[in-house]
Formats: sequence, structure tokens, C-alpha cells
Amino acid sequence: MAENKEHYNESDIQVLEGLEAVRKRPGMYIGTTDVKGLHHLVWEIVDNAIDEALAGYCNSIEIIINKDNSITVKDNGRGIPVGVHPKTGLSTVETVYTVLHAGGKFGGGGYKVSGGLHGVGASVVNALSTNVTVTVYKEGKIHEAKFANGGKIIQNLTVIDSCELERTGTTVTFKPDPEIFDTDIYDYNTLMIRTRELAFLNKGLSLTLRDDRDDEDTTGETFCYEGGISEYVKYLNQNKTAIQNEIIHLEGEESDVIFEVALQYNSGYTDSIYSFVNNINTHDGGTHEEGVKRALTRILNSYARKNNILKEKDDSLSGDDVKEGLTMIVSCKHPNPQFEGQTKGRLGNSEVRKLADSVFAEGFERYLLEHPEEAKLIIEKNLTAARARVAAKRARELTRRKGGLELTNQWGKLADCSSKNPEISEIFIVEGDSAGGQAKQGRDAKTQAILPLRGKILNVEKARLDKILGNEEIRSMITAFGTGIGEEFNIDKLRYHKIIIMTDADVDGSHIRTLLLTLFYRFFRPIIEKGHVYVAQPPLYKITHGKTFKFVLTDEEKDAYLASLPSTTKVVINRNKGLGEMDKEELCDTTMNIEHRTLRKITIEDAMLADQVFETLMGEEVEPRRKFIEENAQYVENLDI
Ligand code: 28F
Repeated sequence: MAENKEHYNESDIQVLEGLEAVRKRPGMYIGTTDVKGLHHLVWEIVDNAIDEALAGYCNSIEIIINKDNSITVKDNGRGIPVGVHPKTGLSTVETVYTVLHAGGKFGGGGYKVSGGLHGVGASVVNALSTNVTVTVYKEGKIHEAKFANGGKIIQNLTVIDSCELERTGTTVTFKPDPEIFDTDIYDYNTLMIRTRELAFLNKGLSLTLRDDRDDEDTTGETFCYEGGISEYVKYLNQNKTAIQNEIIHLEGEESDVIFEVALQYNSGYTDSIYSFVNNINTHDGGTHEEGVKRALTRILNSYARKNNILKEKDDSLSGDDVKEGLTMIVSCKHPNPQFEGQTKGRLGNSEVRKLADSVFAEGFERYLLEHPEEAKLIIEKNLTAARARVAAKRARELTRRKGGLELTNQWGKLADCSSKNPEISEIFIVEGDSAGGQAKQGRDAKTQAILPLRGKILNVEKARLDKILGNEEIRSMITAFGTGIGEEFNIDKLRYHKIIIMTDADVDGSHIRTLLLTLFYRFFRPIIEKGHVYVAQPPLYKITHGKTFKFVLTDEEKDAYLASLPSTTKVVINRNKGLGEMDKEELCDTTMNIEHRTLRKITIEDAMLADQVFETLMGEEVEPRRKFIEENAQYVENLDI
């Protein structure tokens, strides 16, 4: 007994120290404490429910944003075990929520797969919350434990009621600690996009998201896809013209590694290839993606040669040629994934390359044999891409010989900064010549370069690389960045470490921003991944009273400022529609000046989203575009399309 008690004390201290360490260095566990970190907490809890689903015991998960911006996650799995945990003397529920590293691995729960923090997520979320309640439905009883102020147990696991025997599962509610996070407000859309993605990636699993913050009685949105990643491909291709009737879906398993791929070619010129490992996006690909691409190129070449579509004298198709117009999702579930690279966005396990290659090669070869007409369409498309690649190369050589991509400033539009140190240099890409002119006059000429964009730039969706290179606006930009493009891209040559998009707060402005982000995402992805791209935040309102005025950035700031004024003041509020509505001092002071401005850093997720919105807005199909504009018209105050 004494020994037992001693053990308990020791681990109790370890528990406190563990959670204290998380509070001291939250970044080490969840990356950041900004809005991204706030949302990360949700996925840590949802991941545990998904693990239970992957183990085969849960088919429904619900996420609720509560009125106070706390989050509730429910699953219908077996419920976290409620017995005493042999290593801690606490119940397993308390152990999982208070001991760092007490995840599935710790208890040997037999999970093949775990996303996120491999089961330490629950205790990390607890450490970073003011209040957590865990409810377990199991064996006809409802058990509840409560934690507060960074994970301290305030109510041990107790039976609070009975329930039907069939009812099992875990429900967790947590309120993030406002002392840790910069913001405590959840964004529905951010949660919706990832919830939907998780539904695509885990076929048959039902995920519901509900927002209880407004008074309306809503049932939320439920996402459930029996077709899994096939339906993801269908969704990504919905606004495009597919050149195959069906979506190819292939699957294989070896030594507990599950590999899956779904793909469909469309008539467009860009590719949308996304890969995942244990539901985590592998931005930089890795062995799973490489295996598929290698097999895709090989099988298409051998089919084309066998059927004499590629003649003896013809060059073989390259990896780039077979990628054009390809929409593909690669998903791998791995019990021991090795993530590599600076951002850990690449799968390193070499055995997966072989699995991916063989599963894909076998299935795809059979598909081509069974669908000769579609095989022909695909290979003809590949051949066109190959020809365009040769033409683009020639165009590039031509521009280089003409000195077109050297910094000659021949378009006379870039006002460069005098500093040659990229670390302190920034470039503002400004919508319109007039705002551009103001920005040029009011800038800090040492560190701030200005590049005005006249009108809308070329629709990159419909154009090939050679055409894009010919576009004047884009050439000015590439020239200014200094990095080159495509195969020649070199991030070390980037001349500005901040690329700041500054557009009007109207529909045109948002189109231009979407278009630029799409362009960067497709052709300059590393500048986004390395965090060099920002969006300027011009003030939304100008509040004038008498001779005084104030610019504010958000509706909340406006309300707070108005509330601070004496009630007798007769106030004029102007919504800032364009950059041009401010004079040059105002523009520079509120939006460009390093001391006063607010910039929003663009993440790869932002850019990915822009890419999808862009396709809806500018894609070939007219109907989805009309629908998109119609559906979103209510959110756009100054619709001027
Ligand atoms: C809303 C969040 O966290 N769901 C979970 C389970 C089920 C088991 C489990 C979880 C065993 C020893 C760790 C049940 N019965 N939803 C959730 N559902 N954890 S978390 O086990 C935890 C491990 O230590 C479970 C049998 N085996 C496992």
C-alpha cells in the first residue's frame, strides 16, 4: 500500500511537470499559439476519435462549436477505458488526459495508425485549456472526469448516471486558455474544410460539424463518403471536363501499410495532386507519391509503345508530360511513418515506394487494357503536353537571349527599393496604377518596392507556361522576385523576403488576390511554404466625428471604438471600398508603415483554397461559376461584377 502511494505521488509530480512544460512551450507541441494553433487543438481530439474509427469500432464523429467558443467532440466508439491504469494508479481516462506520452502506444492499444501527435494530443489539449470535461459511455454507465486551469484534475472519474448498454463512446469538451492563444474565436469554414477532408480520407466515416454560436436551431453539416478518395477526386474535378468516364481507384496492403490512390484526367493544363499519410497532408510528397508517379510514367510509355501511339523515333513521355490535367489523391496509412524535410512534409519510408508502384502499376495497366478509348485520350493528352513542353523550353531560351528576365525595369513600373538585403526588403504588389502611385510616393524607399498591377492579369488556368511567360504583368513580377520560374526556380535568389499583396476590399480585389495566390501556389510554391507571402490589411472603416477621424481594421474594432465615444457624438462611418479612397499619407500610415500595419501571412492551406476558388471562378465551365457567384453574392457587400 505504502509503495503504491509513493508511486502515485511521484507520477503525480511528473504529471504536473509534464503539463507545465506544455504550457511553457506550447509551440513545441502544437506549432503556434495563433489562430492556427487554436484550431489544431480540435484535430488533436478528433484524431483520437478517428483512431478509434480506424481500429474499426466507431463510425460517427460529431464536432460542435459551443456558444462560448469551447469545442465538443463526440464519438460512438468503445469509450476510453475507465479502469485503473497500472502505471499511474489513476483511471485510464485521467492518465490519457494528464500524462504526456500516454497515447495509444503507451497502453499498447493496438492502433495501426495514429495521426497528429501520436496520442499525446489529449494531454496537450488539456494543458492548454481552462476547462475540460471527458464523458465516457460504457457498459451501461456514464463516467465523467473534469479538469481545469491547464489540466489539473478537479473531479476524478466518477459514475454520474446510467445509460443503455448499447450506448458507447467518448465525449470531450474543452475551452482553450485565452492566456495561451492570441485569439479564442473558432472559424467555421476552417473547421468545415478539414472536417470534409477527413471524411474524404476515411471512407464510410460520418463526420458532423455544427455551430451553436448563433441562436438558430441547426443540425449542422454531415460529411460521409462511401467512395472515400474517389469522391475527393470527383469533388476536385467537378468544375472541369473529365476525359475519363470513371475515376480509377486502386488499393493495396502489405505489412500493416495501407496504400490507396484515386485519379482522373481532365482537359485542363494543370495538375492537382495531393498526398496524405495517416490523414496528414504530405506537401512535399515522398515515397508514396513517387511510387505512383514512377509507375504512371512507365505504364503509359509501355502502353503507348506497344500500341504504336509512340513511334520508335519518338522521345518517351516524361513525368511532367503525364501529369498535365491529372487530378489525383494518394493516401497511405502507416503504423510507423518517417516524416522528412524541413517542414516534415515528405514521407521517407522506402518500402512504401515499392508498394505504391506495384499496386498502381498492376491496376492501371489493367485499366488501360480494359478501356482502350480512354487510354488513347489520355496518351494523346500526354503527347500534346510533351509538345508544349518543347515549345515552352524554346520560348524560355528566347526570352533569356533577349534578356527579358533580367532586371532592366523596361516596363517602367517597378519602383525598387534601395536595399539589396532580401531580409529587410519587401515588395508590395498593388492593385491599380493610382494606388500604386500613392504607394510609390509614401513608401519607405530603402526597404519597400512597389509594383502596380494594371487591370486583371492573365487567366493562368487556361494558359500554358509559355503563354504565361509572355504576359507583361507576370514577367514584371518574376523579374522583380529574381527567382526564375518552373525548372529554373531558385528560392535562394528571392530579392524580397516579404511579398505583400495589396488589393481593394471589393470583389475585383478579391479576384486579383485569388489569382495571385493561385499563381504563386502553382509556380512559386516554396515562397508560400517558406512564409514569404502576405496580404496587406487596409482599414475597413473610417470613422469621422467633428475634425477627428480614426481608421479601424475590423467590425469588432469599429464597435469598440464607437462604444468608447461619448453617446452625444454624431458620427460618420465610411466603409473603405478601395485603396484609392485614402490619400497617400493615410494609405502608407495605416497599411504599409511597419509600425502601424497588420499583415496576414499566407499559409499553404490559404493558397490551396485560393487555388480551388480560382478554378471555380475562372475554370472552363460556366455553370459552376454562375452558381458560385450566386451562392456567395449574399456575403459580398459591394458586388460589382
Ligand atoms: C472525442 C474524442 O478520444 N475516443 C477514444 C478510445 C477507445 C480506447 C482508447 C480511446 C488504451 C490504454 C490508451 C477502448 N477499449 N474521442 C476519443 N476512444 N482510447 S480515445 O484506449 C486508450 C488506450 O491507453 C479503447 C479498448 N481499447 C481502446
